[in-house]
Amino acid sequence: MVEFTDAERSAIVSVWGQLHADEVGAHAIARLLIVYPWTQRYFSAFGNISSPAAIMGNPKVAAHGKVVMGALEKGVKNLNNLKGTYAALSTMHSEKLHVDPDNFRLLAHCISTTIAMKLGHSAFTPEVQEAIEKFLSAVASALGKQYH
Ligand code: HNI
Repeated sequence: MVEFTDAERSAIVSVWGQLHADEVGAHAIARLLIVYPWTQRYFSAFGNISSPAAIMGNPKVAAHGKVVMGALEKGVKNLNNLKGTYAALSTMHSEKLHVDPDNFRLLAHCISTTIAMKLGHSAFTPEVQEAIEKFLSAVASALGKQYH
């Protein structure tokens, strides 16, 4: 199980407190769909995602970003039990949504890129990046736990 140091915990909680989660979620999902276009196959119910502009302006993409960030906030509040926190979501992504778990890492990358842009050079220090990426990677791993 992933262990977080006190410094990592406080960096994760502090960064989360500085973010506008809706905005970060929407931008991160949009980036996922634009940077890794094969991920679009899971979102055929979202309507027009045929171009970067359509993706950026799609309200379902934005709404989904908010949902994902809400789920991540649960993780921020349960750093000691990410596996348990994401067990049901893992089962859902595996058995119902059939999402290839490699995609969790791609979204994690888009989220950390988006956070870096929001925080900027002086706040997104290497230490902050380390803590955020460790958290996102642990969430991605927890989301992959119910796959078999
Ligand atoms: Ni994901 C639905 C959380 C990564 C495809 N996803 C959800 C829901 C949550 C969620 C919460 C809503 C569940 C419900 O309705 O009960 N997803 C997360 C989290 C991550 C993640 C925390 C990673 C950080 N999901 C991904 C990835 C993909 C993905 C990487 C595909 C590339 N998720 C989906 C799809 C749905 C979904 C598709 C259903 C969307 C809808 O509205 O129909």
